[in-house]
Amino acid sequence: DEARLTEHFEALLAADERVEPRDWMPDGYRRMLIRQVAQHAHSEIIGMQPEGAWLTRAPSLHRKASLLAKVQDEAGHGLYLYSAVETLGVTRAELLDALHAGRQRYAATFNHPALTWADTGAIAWLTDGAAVVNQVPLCRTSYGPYARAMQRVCQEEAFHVRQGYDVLWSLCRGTPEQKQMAQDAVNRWWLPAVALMFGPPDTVAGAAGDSRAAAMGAQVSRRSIAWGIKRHTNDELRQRFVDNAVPQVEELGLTLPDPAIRWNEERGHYDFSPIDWQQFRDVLADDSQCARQRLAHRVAAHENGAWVREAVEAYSLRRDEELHR
Ligand code: FAQ
Repeated sequence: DEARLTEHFEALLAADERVEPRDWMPDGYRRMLIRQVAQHAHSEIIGMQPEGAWLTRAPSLHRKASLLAKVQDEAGHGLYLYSAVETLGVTRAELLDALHAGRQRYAATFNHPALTWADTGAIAWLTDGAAVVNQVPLCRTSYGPYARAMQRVCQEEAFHVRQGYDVLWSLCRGTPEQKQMAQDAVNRWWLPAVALMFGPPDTVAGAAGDSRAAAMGAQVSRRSIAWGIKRHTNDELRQRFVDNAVPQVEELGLTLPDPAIRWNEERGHYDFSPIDWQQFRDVLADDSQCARQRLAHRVAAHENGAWVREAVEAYSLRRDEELHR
């Protein structure tokens, strides 16, 4: 009965053991996981687009090869994550339908264009850098299939960060124009990374005066932490990301576009400007040209791939028939 099942589930969490697909789980837990892991999977595959746009214009064979591998890695992450969501009782076709119809979200970070080659460096350094900070704790998330997918994803993301940093490093040691191009890309990708990759603020102080929104965010976070899905609040992870980024940007000889960034001896962290929640909400409601293009491109790729899915299905039917003959 339900009380015994709940007790078993709570005992798994208390012992910091993983919940597996065969285990009973509360409906709310399942729904929260489906929402987060699906949004994560969608972000990985939509996130291929900004950098993917530079594949045909990479400045050298070496840069092209590494960018191609990076973008393909993101497709792979999407696949691990869709498989993880499928263990919760939703099919991949249903998930893709939900993405294409706008019923499930992806990280709004990717609704920004990659304007120059330097953007490929800034995206990989900053958004993959944010992804690593957000996702390393998810290697210990309570749901087994998600935790296991995250281990591999994090190893690959950490490599992407270095690849992006290397693109920026070279530009910073090139001509003044190249260095300016790197600075411009960092200026444009900083806020999408610091605001959007970590989700809404979860403390009233971080919410730029919008305490109701912060209270709601905090409630989602508390529930998620109680279930062992998230291990830290959005704001703790955001702080960790800023603390990592500042010394790295100094090493590049660039700056971050936030005049409030300075070391706070007392806190032992870098201060930075509070995230403007209103601006964040505007971006989430975003119906920009770029957002429409991202989705249209995804839907077209899916439709153009229909023949592959049909061929795979026909082949497996044929094999089944042959096996049972
Ligand atoms: N964009 O429920 P909360 C990657 C929505 S990995 C759009 O308080 P939470 C690698 C949220 O869904 C990127 N919507 O948010 C890569 C909810 O709406 P709903 C993804 C957002 O769960 C790099 C509403 O706002 N990473 O990209 C966003 O505390 C380069 C209220 O929010 C993950 O998914 C947003 N940014 O925080 C690939 C990691 N934020 O669903 C290619 C796992 C929030 O009720 C190239 N996910 N919303 O309609 C998480 O850790 C969390 O889900 C957060 C969101 C932190 C992303």
